[in-house]
Amino acid sequence: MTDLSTSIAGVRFPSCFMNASGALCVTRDELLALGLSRAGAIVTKSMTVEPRDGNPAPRYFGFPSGSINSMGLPNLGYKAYAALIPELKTLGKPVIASVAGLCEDDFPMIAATINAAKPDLIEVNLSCPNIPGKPQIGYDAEASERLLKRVRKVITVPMGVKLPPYFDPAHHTVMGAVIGRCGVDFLNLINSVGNGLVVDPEREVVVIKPKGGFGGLGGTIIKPVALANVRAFWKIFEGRMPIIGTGGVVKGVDAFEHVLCGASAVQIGTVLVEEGVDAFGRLETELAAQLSKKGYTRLEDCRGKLKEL
Ligand code: YRO
Repeated sequence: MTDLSTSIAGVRFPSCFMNASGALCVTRDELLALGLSRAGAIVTKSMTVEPRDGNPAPRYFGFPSGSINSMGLPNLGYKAYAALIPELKTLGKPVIASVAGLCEDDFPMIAATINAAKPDLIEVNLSCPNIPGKPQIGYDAEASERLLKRVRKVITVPMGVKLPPYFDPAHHTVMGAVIGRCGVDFLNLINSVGNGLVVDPEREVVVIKPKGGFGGLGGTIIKPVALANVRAFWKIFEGRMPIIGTGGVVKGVDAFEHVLCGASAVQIGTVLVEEGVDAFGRLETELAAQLSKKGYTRLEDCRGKLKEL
């Protein structure tokens, strides 16, 4: 009845719901579990040159309206993900490899090796350290442009960019222009809202150990920020840039809101960590009910069709 399949940059996804990079996607077992679940794709954890254990625990904390994390990029290293991609591709859904790096120069080599393993798409995570004392790459338009032009040269599959949230239209405009010059095939909006601080007033203490308790916020509390970024880039690219909406999708109606703002697919982070892979089937049921209630039979019928007053 209701069709929740979608396509991004010419790649077909059996469902519009998939994991956000970082959520249950570090190990082979986790990635295989995503493959066996109702998820519409398998997205890997952002990978670095060397394998990493990440930061000391507790490094993730979920609370009723969201989550905070400072995982510190725990991952198997790019060679292990390159070796896993052929196996993941047998599971009947697209594989999205998330490429990161601890500095700008790490990205091209990782991207070239991962590209050779032929994931269906590659997502470049711009929320990565630049030179100490400078903001993350995604908050430095010149560094973003330099990096995206370098990785674009070695990537032959569709290349997407995972962006941090922007809070000023001038930043949307500048980054939209950068993206328009770099051969980007899709956007993933947004990464966690950086450097929040969650306090436990009873114990008078922070809730995660790294960085004095500071970390990236996710879940329900960031949904309006995510929707604003999806809508802003949808408008900049006049609906012609495929967008994956990420941030605050907990119920089917949250995904519907992302689609109205212009998303072609949505990713789940916090709710996947909290609920496990059963979240995918529940979200499909809820979004299908929402669409049919509104008289829509497919996502394209309402994508980007948010009304203004
Ligand atoms: O801590 C992480 O591994 C992490 N958490 C997020 O919410 N988003 C990310 O992109 C990452 C990896 C990148 C970084 C924050 C460690 C620089």
